[in-house]
Amino acid sequence: MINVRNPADGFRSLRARIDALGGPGHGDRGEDGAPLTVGEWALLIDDIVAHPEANTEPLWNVAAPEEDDREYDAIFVGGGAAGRFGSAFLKARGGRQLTIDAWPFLGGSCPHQACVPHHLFSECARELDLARHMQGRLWYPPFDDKRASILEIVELFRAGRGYPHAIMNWQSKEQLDMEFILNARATIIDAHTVEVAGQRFTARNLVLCTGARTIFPEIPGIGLRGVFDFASLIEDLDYEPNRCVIIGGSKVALEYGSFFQATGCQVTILTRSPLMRTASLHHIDDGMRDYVIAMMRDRGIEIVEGAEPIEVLGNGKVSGVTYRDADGQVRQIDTDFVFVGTGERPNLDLYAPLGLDIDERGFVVADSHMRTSVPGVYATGDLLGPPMEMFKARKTGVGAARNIMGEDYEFDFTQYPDFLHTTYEVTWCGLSEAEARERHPNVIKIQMPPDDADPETFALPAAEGSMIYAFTRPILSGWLKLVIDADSRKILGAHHVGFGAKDAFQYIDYLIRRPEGFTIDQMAELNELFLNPEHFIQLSRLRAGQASLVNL
Ligand code: KPC
Repeated sequence: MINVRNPADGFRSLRARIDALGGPGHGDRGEDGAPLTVGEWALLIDDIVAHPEANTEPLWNVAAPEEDDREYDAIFVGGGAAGRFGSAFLKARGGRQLTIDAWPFLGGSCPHQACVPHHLFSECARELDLARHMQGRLWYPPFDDKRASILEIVELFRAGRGYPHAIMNWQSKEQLDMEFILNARATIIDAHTVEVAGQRFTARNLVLCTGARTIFPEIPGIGLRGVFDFASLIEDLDYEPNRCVIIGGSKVALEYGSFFQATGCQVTILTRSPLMRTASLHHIDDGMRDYVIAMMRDRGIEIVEGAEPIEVLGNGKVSGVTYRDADGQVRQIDTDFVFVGTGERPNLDLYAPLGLDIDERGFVVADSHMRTSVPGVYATGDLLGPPMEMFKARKTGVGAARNIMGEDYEFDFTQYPDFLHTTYEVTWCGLSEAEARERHPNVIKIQMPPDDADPETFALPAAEGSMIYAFTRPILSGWLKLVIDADSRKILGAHHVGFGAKDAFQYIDYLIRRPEGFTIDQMAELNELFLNPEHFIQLSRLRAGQASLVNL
């Protein structure tokens, strides 16, 4: 065991080990007797991640009995977003928690394989898209497809992820005062007992926070070298892909497909359901979808809807994919890189001793208090099924903690703002126009470009991030829609494709879902920070004078 809690106990040798790992430029070193710095954590975590076989000792941060001899209120199994936020909140409420994770860091898949690399890749996609579009104009040099390497960008992330990991450990220990055991697998004994690193811990409650993983389609060849998902892409990519076939039509498929295409690697997406029409995405506006898909195709992505993958071909390594198209024809694409974006499911083997109720899709059944069918056991995040989003992971973790600490806290995560990336940022909340028309007799919209405009010449919306597109090829500058009930004047939905509007949507979603709603008149009273990416404030103001609202 490596005791990272008590600087007096074994810390000198830990520091010596870290010193031996790090050359210059790895951040501040702590004084003897002081807690690990972020730079020191990064060195330690990177070493363990790079050499797991040689680093099997758990990282132990557990209060000694003389420090705290209380019973644990909860053991959080998994220290990702749900486990970390739940633990921090429970601790803040005066409770005692223990958080266990198999990885040597807290924060889970987000900083290791999921959200953080996804955002790095999406930013690269956006930069590359502009560079390619503008090549040979202004200061942009000719664009050489070969210069954008997927492998180099993945390696950039892999080399840098130690710092986000380190911040999670440092913040959780030094600022949030959490107790944790990392780099160790938990074994569930019963609803109050967990074994870790050969030691048993008991608690009033268990909070299950172990997330989900990609379900690979069961087709021949799916295990070949050259087949990846978002996690194995980070861990295992060791060559430069030249051609990409994506199996599946999830958000991940759109996001990673757009990134690969932007690097210059030709992408084909094979999807059963039409893109952005999958059950896990709700309130997708038809106009927004049409623009997103048209812009992906404009960038050269091939999208095959109604496709049924048959086999991944190859002899040791991927060489192609066969699929049945919507007309029943078997087709083949030669490729050296297959990426699976078919969705995720939890692995529940760990919880077999508990006898939890599981639904027909394979997710844990829990009520709005995050209580499972087993008293004292709570489930969170991706274990509960879609949406597999950060807000839900963190808030279900916190929700479990609140209930454990005596509150009566319910969380309904069925309505929420949503987003995805292509080379654009795509954001939406509330109702689509079609949904609004089903529920309200008198719906109007504010839309840019309007339906009757020629989008190739209509240079709105435009704001930071899309100005160069607006002045070089207007259709590339984005798309927006605000859906309004003309009778009550309440805003029912907002939809945006562009850059920089994601933050606003968190607040718009909150405002329009209040019982009193949020009207076009109230929107018109806000003070815009012009050029505001979503344009909604000034566009609402142009119409708010009307007694009977009409489209803009
Ligand atoms: C960018 C970043 O916040 C690091 S990953 C977040 C993990 S956690 O705070 O546990 O949700």
